[in-house]
Amino acid sequence: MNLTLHHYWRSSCSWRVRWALELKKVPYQSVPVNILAGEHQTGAYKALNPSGQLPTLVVDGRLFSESLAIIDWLDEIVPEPALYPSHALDKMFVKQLALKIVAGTQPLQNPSLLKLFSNDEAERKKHAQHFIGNGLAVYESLLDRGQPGQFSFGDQITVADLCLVPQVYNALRFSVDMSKLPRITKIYEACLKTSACDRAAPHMWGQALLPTH
Ligand SMILES: N[C@@H](CCC(=O)N[C@@H](CS)C(=O)NCC(=O)O)C(=O)O
Repeated sequence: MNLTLHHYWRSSCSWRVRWALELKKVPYQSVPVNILAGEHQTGAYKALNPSGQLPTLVVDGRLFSESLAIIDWLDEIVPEPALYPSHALDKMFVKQLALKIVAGTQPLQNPSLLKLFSNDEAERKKHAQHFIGNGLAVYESLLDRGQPGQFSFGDQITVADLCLVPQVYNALRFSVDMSKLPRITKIYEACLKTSACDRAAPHMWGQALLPTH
């Protein structure tokens, strides 16, 4: 099987997929697409991914987007380490957390959406802080309904962590107040200490160091 990932080093959705590929030890070719230079909006890139967003995965010539769909496929073809708990209710819980980020937070802070709110950088930052802060506050409170442990669901790295950690990275970039998010902060730190997460992280693919808080 031949895999090529079109991704951007700082894109949170790209980090999710890179991390899953690392965990599953699936080799892939990397094609960087520079969002800052607008490469994702070119006709050539949109021919790969009509949404003009990152990432896109090419599997034996077939084109796929949507990070969660890609991660779920990887989890199916390489079952270990499993990215969901085995019990169906626990699985729903983890998917709920992941979707809170994938559908309920990240799209609301995407640069293409922020531009519609305002041309002013400071205003855009305020919007991003609002939506990320709200999304993470909900995630933090949902954690109480799960299983205690070092990650979002006990001690198993799940899809929820793959979505949460890159979102926290964005939160720190936008200077979101993390003081009321102690469990999320601990999960972020614990995940960054794992080698698969680190190898997939922006600092391995771009220039900037991970932000601290
Ligand atoms: N739901 C999509 C979202 C993809 C997405 O929003 N990607 C961002 C980077 S994390 C992007 O390409 N943003 C550039 C833009 O929207 O102009 C996924 O999970 O893959």
